[in-house]
Amino acid sequence: MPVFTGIFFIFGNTNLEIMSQIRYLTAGESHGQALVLIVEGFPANLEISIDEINRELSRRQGGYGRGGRMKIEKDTAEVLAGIRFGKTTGSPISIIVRNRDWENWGAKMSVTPVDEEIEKITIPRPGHADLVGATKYDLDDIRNSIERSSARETAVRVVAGSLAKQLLRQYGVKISSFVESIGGVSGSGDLYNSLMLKEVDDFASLIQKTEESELRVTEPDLEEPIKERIRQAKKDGDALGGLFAVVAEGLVPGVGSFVHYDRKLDAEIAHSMKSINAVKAVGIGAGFAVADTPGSEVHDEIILVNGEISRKTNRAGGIEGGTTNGEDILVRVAMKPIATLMMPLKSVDLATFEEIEARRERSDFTAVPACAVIGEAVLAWTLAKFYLDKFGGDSIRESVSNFTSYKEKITSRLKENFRKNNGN
Ligand code: EPS
Repeated sequence: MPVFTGIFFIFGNTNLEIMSQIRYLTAGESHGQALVLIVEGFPANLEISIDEINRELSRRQGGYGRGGRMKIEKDTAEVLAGIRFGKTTGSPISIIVRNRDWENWGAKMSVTPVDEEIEKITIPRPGHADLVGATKYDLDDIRNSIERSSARETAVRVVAGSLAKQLLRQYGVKISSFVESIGGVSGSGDLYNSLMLKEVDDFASLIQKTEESELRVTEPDLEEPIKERIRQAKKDGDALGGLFAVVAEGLVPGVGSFVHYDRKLDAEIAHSMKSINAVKAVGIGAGFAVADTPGSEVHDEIILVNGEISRKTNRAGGIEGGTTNGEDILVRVAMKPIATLMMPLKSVDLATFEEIEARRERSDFTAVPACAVIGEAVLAWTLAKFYLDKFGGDSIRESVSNFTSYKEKITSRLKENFRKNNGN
């Protein structure tokens, strides 16, 4: 039956994935010994600053409204492989971040069986991976799913993101973020809309303000009302989510593609943001607002600025047809409140199958500022992957040379092609 065989071949292989130049894996539990990162495919001879990685780790640890864990940890990157004399070698890079808290969890997280009785967790928290984890992985102790589903894993994703940021700098790309609101209280005014309208003159100084803010907001005057909202949530035994934006500047047009679903940059950005713990919605450019705005106020007019193609506005958020158009990438992300509530919701004890209050445990009251830093990291990784897929290179010199020759000819190629076609 050759016809059926052919059909099966086409439809039976929907999981085919493009082998990208770079990829990474992480391992590690929240209270295990360490978090482990393996990165593969980075070009050789790229200078890597470990101090910069550690600065990113400390940015992730910050934020008003975090719980006790961040007082225990001082996340630090330990390089095991792939970097020599401060530069990538082209070999896989392996980096670990140790969990200081592991010392308090030795028996509970022992790799080998222990004699002492370890309490099993049997009551799942609504909104966490507890119940689905126990169901899916056939567990008799929710601890096994808590450990890996914890946002602690994002520490090594920030390490991967820092490597990616250092690579992207070679192509002139810079990534930043700001928190728009927490628990519905605004902290950065109308900045996101102003960016879409290209009305922001000095974005760099606004971003500098986020580095000085415990909430990563751009309006210092708006900090206190948010802090008050967080204190109230704490008093109520509740938790808060929020909205943050991630921005990439300095892009060339033509990165990504519309030709196939897994080459679309916006699709991959949405996937990477959604892969961050507690993220529930991602918008690119105008995002959800495109649904009730007419086309004339959604699409960005094409104009000439000093003879170069540009856009009057940037509601597309820098991506059209799954491809960069050269404008800044604007991503807006919604994080839900942390699932551990001190005033718990209803749950069921899986040991007795009786209704009971969900489990309380140490947690954050809000982690939106940290999530924004993680958002930067995953956007950096996705862009690094797409840049390397376009410009390639086994060494950074080869990659940057490919990039430069592409960039220098963007306008001249367009003019040449179309003049020729028009007979001019
Ligand atoms: C986190 C570590 C965790 C939490 C938080 C993020 O530490 P612990 O569970 O020991 O208190 O603070 O994780 C969660 C809120 C969660 O639901 O998983 C970190 O390193 O970011």
